[in-house]
Amino acid sequence: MKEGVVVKATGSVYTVRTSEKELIPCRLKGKMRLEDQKSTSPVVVGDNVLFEYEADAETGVIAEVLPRKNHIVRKSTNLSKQSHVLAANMDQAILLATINYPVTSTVFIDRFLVSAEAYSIPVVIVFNKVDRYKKGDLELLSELMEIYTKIGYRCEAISALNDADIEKLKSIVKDKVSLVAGHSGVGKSTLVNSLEPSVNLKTAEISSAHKTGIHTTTFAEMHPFSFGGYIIDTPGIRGFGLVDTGKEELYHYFREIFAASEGCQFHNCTHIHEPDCAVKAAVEEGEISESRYNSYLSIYFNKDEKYR
Ligand SMILES: Nc1nc2c(ncn2[C@@H]2O[C@H](COP(=O)(O)OP(=O)(O)OP(=O)(O)O)[C@@H](O)[C@H]2O)c(=O)[nH]1
Ligand SMILES: [Mg+2]
Ligand SMILES: [Zn+2]
Repeated sequence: MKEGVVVKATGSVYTVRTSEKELIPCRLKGKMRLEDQKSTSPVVVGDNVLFEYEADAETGVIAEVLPRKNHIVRKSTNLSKQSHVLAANMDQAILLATINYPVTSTVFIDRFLVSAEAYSIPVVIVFNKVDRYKKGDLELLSELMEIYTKIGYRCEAISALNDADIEKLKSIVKDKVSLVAGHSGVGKSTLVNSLEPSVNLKTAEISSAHKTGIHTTTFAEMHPFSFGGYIIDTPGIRGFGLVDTGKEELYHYFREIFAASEGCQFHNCTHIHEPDCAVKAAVEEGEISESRYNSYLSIYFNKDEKYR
């Protein structure tokens, strides 16, 4: 058995990179033990796997997926209970967001932060396309950067087309495995191309009618950097799934809400209707931003579907 990392997964073929940097197209062993039957994606980009070479010595069969240290789940588009894992085993995630062209909502950002917080995956929020922003967009940009910086998230505002901005991002992604996630059309593949031009990924203009992306990237793929490290480009998504925890625990993944909850009168306070709630007090005093608290409520009551 040989060990490798899945760098591309199309559903039938899994490309596995070996420690000798060989790329071996693999299939899954017929009766592979699937630990998580609820997942539609038993093997994903970033997975460490054990495989055996076929007789031709050029292709392989994946026999086992080694335990994941973390993963990010994409929200189901249907009502089934199945989860779709985007990628696994990352050192950090870059949430690529755009104030405009297309619009990224704060509840989308917060849902991603909740998912990442559950596994303690460090997140850098990168706002892209600043070269296109008008006055109102720039005002909203600085408001959001202030909110997230205050909570403790690193924020950057860039244009993927600007060399100086790309140099700054190189220092963030060097020698790490980074996942890039965000809505379709925010510039994920463009950013990867700017960081590593030889990759030459397909990109496309957003639709002029709907101001949304057109889902150009269809499979997640991990690319090596010539300067050290790897980046996982992912297809644009509408929303992120949450870990399998109860609603009662949701506020644990909103850092500043969790910190404020120390002062609540009831230890099982939901921070919605209880008296003497330190979280609600902090929102009223402006210590916790209303947009973050609204995201908490939206996700708690599962009302953020409309933001899709
Ligand atoms: N003005 C400007 N355009 C950008 C920037 N970054 C990306 N774009 C453009 O935005 C469009 C979408 O970029 P993509 O890289 O295809 O977006 P994506 O996030 O990979 O989209 P999906 O693969 O559909 O998820 C392309 O026309 C890019 O040229 C930027 O910083 N400024
Ligand atoms: Mg893309
Ligand atoms: Zn409370």
